[in-house]
Amino acid sequence: MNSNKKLLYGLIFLTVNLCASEDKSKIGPVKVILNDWTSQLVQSYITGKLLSQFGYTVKYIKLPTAAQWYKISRGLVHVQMEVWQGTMEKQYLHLLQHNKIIDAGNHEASTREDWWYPDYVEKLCPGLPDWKALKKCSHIFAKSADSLRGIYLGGPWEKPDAARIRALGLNFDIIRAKHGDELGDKLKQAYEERRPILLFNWTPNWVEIKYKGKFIEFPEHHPECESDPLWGVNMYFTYDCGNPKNGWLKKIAWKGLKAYPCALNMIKNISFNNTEIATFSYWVDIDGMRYEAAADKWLTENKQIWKTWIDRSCFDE
Ligand code: TMO
Repeated sequence: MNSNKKLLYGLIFLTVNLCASEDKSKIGPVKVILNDWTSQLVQSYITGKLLSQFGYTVKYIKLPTAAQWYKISRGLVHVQMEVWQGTMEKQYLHLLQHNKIIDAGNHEASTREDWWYPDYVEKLCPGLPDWKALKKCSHIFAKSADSLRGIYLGGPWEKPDAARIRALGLNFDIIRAKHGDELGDKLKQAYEERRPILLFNWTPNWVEIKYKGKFIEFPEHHPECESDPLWGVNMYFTYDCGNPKNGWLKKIAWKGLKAYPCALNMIKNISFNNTEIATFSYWVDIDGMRYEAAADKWLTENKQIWKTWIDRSCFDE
């Protein structure tokens, strides 16, 4: 064993022992939420695998985001590694203001989730990425040549797209993918035929590694856009704006996790940047790796990073 390895195993051994003084019987296994998009799944496994190394029993619980809020506030699930500002800020703020969850800090990554198109669409719709261009060329996104009504392909996550279409007077219908993977499949088909497509996308994501494209520039997001009809270009309706542009990406935890400082501190310390998230999503969605295998690969290749997440206070007592 080289000395680095010795140190590492020493640290893990020490950690396991000191964390053993936490009363794990109180919560039993640490329950890590698995949602339905790739980066969340990979980093949930990364987190779970590190927790296992600490000596925790880890249970993975599959949940759509809509079902997780109540459960994490009641301790039925414990760890959520990716709360996206663009899609989940409201629920997060509600729970935080009612003191129902722990804010376990932000990832380094800056995020955006919004309507997106591949670059070749720009020639067919002059004025993009400005949203007003969509007023003149909804027909290029239509299902049939005789229709003027464009199709927007949304994800299976709650978004106020219908409210935005109404507030901005857009001639679009929404079709929702049943699973996140469907967005990638539809994008690939359209891209190969250079067919116009307008769909939900986000960053960081593997898409930015494989395809060139842009987000629609809707009127800049503002909290009042969602609550005050008078705000923005339409004085009668809310949601006449886009999603946040430099959004945060957060981790949250059940309050009971305070009884497990080693686990909670590590979760607080975990931070991924845009490149890391886009890259391990690419390993799965393009290279075809399984979520857990991608987590193993990341852990094997990045010991220097995850070692820094293991809080010294876990060893020093
Ligand atoms: C929450 N998501 C990254 C799928 O938009």
